[in-house]
Formats: sequence, C-alpha cells, structure tokens
Amino acid sequence: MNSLYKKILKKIKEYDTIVIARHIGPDPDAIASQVALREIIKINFPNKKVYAIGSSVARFKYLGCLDKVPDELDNALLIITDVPQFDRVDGTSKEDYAYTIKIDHHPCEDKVCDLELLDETSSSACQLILEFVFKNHLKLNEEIAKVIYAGIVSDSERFLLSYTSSKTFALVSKLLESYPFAIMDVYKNIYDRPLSERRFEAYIINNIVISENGFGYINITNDIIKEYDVDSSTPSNLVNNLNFIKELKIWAFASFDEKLGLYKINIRSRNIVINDVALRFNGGGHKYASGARLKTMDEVMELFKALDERAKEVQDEQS
Ligand SMILES: [Mn+2]
Repeated sequence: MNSLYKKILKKIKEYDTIVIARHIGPDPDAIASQVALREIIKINFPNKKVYAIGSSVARFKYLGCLDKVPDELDNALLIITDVPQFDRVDGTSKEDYAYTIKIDHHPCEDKVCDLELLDETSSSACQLILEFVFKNHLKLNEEIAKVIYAGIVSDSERFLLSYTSSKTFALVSKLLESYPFAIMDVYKNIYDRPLSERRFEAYIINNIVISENGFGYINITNDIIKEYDVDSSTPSNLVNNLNFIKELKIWAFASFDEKLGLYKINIRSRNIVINDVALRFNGGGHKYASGARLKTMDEVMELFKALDERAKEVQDEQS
C-alpha cells in the first residue's frame, strides 16, 4: 500500500497538466476529495496546471470552486476520486488522457485505471487523500485541512458509520494537531438546514411504510417535493437520517428524476449487506449504502420486494 501512495506521487510529478474528476450527483466527500487534491498539487508543485472538474453544486460551494475542462489535454493525467467506474464520472472521458489514476473507497471488481488506490476499509475518499499527503510528507494548509475534514466528517456521518476506524481517528488527530482550525465552522457549513427541509424530513418519517420484516420504503413524488419547497436532491441527502430507528433494518427512498426520466432509489441498511441486491437492479454502491436508477415503477416495486426479502432472511436467521 505504501508504495502505491509513492507511485501516485511519482505520476503526479511526471505530468504538467492534471485533471481531477469525481462522480455525478456529487456529495461533500466527492467534491472535497477532488478540490483538496487540486490544492495539494498546486501548493506542492506550483508550476503544474491542475483542474478539478464536474458540474458545481451551490450547496457545496464552501468546499471550493470547480474548473472547466481545459481545451488542451495533450499528455494530461486524469485522477478520479470517490468514483468506481467511468460511467459515473462527471464531465470527462478516459480516452482523452495519457494516464489515469483512481483513488476510491467504493467496492469495484474491474480495474478501470492504469493505477488504482482502492481501499474499501477507508471511511471516505478524503481519508485516502489525507493518507496520501502524510505518507508523502506533502505540504498542506489550514484551508485544505478544513476541506479534507469536511469530506471525512460528512462521509462517515460524524464518525458514526462502520468504516470509521482507529486509522480514521489517527489521521484526523494528526490533521487537527498540524493545522488547528475551528471545527464549528466546518459543521455549520455541512449541517445548517432550512426549516423547510426539516419539515420535509418529518413528512418522510410520518409516511414511510414499514413491513413486518423491518423494510421501510417511501415513494417521494415531485408534488411533495414542490409542496415542501425543497430541492430534488433533498431525499438523497436525508436518507442517512433514518438510521437508528429501531423498527427499520433496511430502508429505501424512491424519487423521480425528471431530467433523466428515471426513478432514483436510495437504499440504506443497518449492517445488512444490500449492494448485491442493488447490483441485480442495475445499481450498486457500498455494502450498507447503495442506490439504483430504474425506468418504471414496476421495477421499483420489484427492487423493494427484493429488499424486503433480504430483511426477512436476516430476521429468520436471527430467530
Ligand atoms: Mn465517498
């Protein structure tokens, strides 16, 4: 593993133009990992041209601005962070680059880049970026430290999720020791929410249907999204909040993405593997946090049935 971090640095040194991309529909870890890596390369190698690309999200502006893909991509290096496959990369394609590197923590069977740092035990892509910095003794500053911290805190749900490890704490401890910043500034950016969103969350809690097997599901229509005056991406941002409800073992939100003309399903569980079920429905993700995009409501109901079945299997095993 150590040599892998060194190899990535060696490749970064070799290229003058570096583009950093992440997944479509980004979360804070996706943007934070690409923005932090861009800034790290910039302050350690001021002569390099580095771009963090992909569509920007107003809500995550505090993590830093994004760039346009440069016109000149002759002999450029592409680094993808927080994304397992190229079909989910936002804003560029593999063919345009001389060399490709992946830094990710999502499970993935296929090798998609020339060089890959894939660690499924990492809490976040930002944790891997932080390891990369420390292992190579690279310079950092307080601004970048905050961005990395935001990514780790957000993806681990404030160190709540199971991938939080002694390594996560050791790295974060070293980060805070080296670059002491006010952590409340970071939390304010991530966690301050408008009242409309909390009311929308209450709607979900009040209306989620829970089966006798402990599977909860809700179809969130665009009329409801309009009524509560929230963003269409809000359901995805709230899905983790249903953790620690005793009666819920697996839960899923369905909402309709009008731009794509597809149902978007967010699935979560408490320690029950679900990504294999999602995979069967053309989706994927982490063991306990997955998703899928489906064409019809019938397919959505099929997926819900399979998830309910998974909850039942676990319940039967335990009784
Ligand atoms: Mn992530």
